[in-house]
Amino acid sequence: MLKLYHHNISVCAQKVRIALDEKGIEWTGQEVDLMKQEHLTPEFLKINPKGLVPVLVHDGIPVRESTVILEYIEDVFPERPLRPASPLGAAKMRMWTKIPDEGLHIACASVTYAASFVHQLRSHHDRKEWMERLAKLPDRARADRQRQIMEQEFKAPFVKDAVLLHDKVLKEMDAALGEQTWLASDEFTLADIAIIPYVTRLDRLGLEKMWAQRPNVARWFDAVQARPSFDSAITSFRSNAYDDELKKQGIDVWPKVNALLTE
Ligand SMILES: N[C@@H](CCC(=O)N[C@@H](CS)C(=O)NCC(=O)O)C(=O)O
Repeated sequence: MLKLYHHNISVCAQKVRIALDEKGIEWTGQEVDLMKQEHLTPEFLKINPKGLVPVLVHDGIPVRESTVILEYIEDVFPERPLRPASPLGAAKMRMWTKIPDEGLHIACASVTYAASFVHQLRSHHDRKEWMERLAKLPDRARADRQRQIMEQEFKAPFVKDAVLLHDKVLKEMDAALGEQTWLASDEFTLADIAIIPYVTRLDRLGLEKMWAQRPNVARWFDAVQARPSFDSAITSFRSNAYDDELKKQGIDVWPKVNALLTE
């Protein structure tokens, strides 16, 4: 039996849900409410001491880390393959799945916090409550980044680097997609799955202009959204929409991001 501990808008959980859907695998889900800090309860910390989703529990054994989970699913359920069969194809695929783990994931969290979460958290918690939340995070570097963003928003020094890293990845994507249909080959693979949630997040934050001059990325993202897995793994889980919240508060993120890209 497969049980996925996940969260509706977690980018890492989205990756795993896409892979499960693309392969037609049955799973049961347990949503972990990050806003209510359900990921920091003693019960959940036994499942993942890092206090992070997703975790895929297979026959009672937890598998953690989304990139590891993706390959685990592929190894256990090889039907409808999402990993190229050739060693070189698999290596190309892994060059993409490594990108989130090597910085894009943290960068995505920084941009999301600066653009949206600061406003949402501020409207629900005063500073003292926010500091209490941060004090509970097991990852102190993550807590410190969140504190700096809370105080400086887009002016926190590492937020500019986070925006530039997204830009670099989009540039590399555009080049790769000029050579082939999908990121690692002409087949849809785990490479695409690893990157989809990050481009989707930019789109939700109103930052689609980041690929306005990158037609291959635009073509890829249209094709991604036309796949049934996008609906079942991403759209159907949307209950708190970033864009609605940003629009409600009259916040336009693009000018701030564009300033960092061009200054
Ligand atoms: N490297 C981990 C990262 C997991 C991660 O950062 N998960 C986020 C949601 S996308 C989380 O659980 N955040 C909880 C928090 O911010 O305290 C993976 O790929 O699974």
